[in-house]
Amino acid sequence: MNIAILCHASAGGSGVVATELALALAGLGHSVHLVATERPFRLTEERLNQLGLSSNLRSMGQNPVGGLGRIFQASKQSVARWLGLLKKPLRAGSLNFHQVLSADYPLFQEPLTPLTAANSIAELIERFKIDLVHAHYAIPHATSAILAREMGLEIKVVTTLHGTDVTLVGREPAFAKTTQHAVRSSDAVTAVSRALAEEARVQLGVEREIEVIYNWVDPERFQPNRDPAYRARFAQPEEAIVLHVSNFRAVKRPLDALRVFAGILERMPARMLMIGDGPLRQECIELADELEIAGRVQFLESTPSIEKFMSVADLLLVPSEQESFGLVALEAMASGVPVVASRVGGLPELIEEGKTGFLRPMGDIPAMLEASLEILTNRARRRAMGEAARARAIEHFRPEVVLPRYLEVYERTLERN
Ligand code: GMT
Repeated sequence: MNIAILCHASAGGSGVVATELALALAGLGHSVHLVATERPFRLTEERLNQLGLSSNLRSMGQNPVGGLGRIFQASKQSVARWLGLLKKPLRAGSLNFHQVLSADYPLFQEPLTPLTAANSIAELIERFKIDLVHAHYAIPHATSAILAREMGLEIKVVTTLHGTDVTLVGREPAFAKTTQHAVRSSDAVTAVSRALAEEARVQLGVEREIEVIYNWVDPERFQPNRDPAYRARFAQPEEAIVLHVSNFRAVKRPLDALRVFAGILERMPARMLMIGDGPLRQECIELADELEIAGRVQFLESTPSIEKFMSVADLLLVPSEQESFGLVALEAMASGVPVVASRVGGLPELIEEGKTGFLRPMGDIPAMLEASLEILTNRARRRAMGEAARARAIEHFRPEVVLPRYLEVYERTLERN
């Protein structure tokens, strides 16, 4: 297949899913064109090395002007990594990156990226004989892909709903009609959890089939690191390591994570890593001061190599107000880390209560604190929950389980007239 994947480049689960999908599809022998305003956050030299793919990424720079560059040509050897997924004989695939540029014309005060993205997609379709465009996020990406299709081009549009594209509509009526149209007019629609699929039907008032395809995780990349010397870089042996990773938007409730951690500190020695950038970061730094825990909390910038921190953590806190799936929780689970999270959105489809983590009402800090202490104060329990978390991630959410679901959707959609 010749597939174009349109996604957000910034740090966030949807861009991660789109990037990993693009890598895997190219590894499986497809010709993949990744389209975004910048090179997606997790598409790094390091990731390509992990997959055994040599690339010309470095020479492309961060923003290849004009936007066309081949990232790699997958060899038969690299394809072998995904061999479990292959039904057809091996052939080499490729991954290309195309940067969508915004129109820089004085008349327009806004960047008009949805229109330039539609234009880029239309050009790609003609140039590379694209069969299918996979838009990650209904707005603006599905809208851009549908506009390209409206130009009379023979493509199918598959849209994956990731969360805020649907939940935002409840709060932001300005997007309602556009999102509804994007979902109705896509040739196929997927959502990353049952909860999100249901919410899409209710919020958008659409009846159509929405296939649930969960996020996935590479368990070779995300795994526990039991080396005491490595752990010692982060904490003393008797200190627990608590992690919060997010984009520090209000929906993530990072202040709750800090408050839970302050409670943990009253009971045991611990350190917290707050990883990510976003609007509430400064407020979090101020709250850590106010709670007099600043010396125990380290704020780190968002990093594409998050596995390095997850591999030594004892607990991940996900106190989100809304979480359609919770990719960060899955990555922690694969790393052998139990999760304490809000009982919202798709998180109950991922976390098994009392087995791989705990789910508590959103905003209930005492309940989250009690659940955290139950994990951290009992070494054997923490270890058992971490092992169960990793086992669950591998059994249900490894690439070999999830990726074929996307391939099935593509094949079915292409067969349909
Ligand atoms: O969580 C974010 O703020 C980032 C957001 C995104 O759009 O990149 O993540 C959403 O998509 C992820 C991948 O499907 C999901 O795992 C996240 O749960 C979802 N975030 C929310 O629903 C808030």
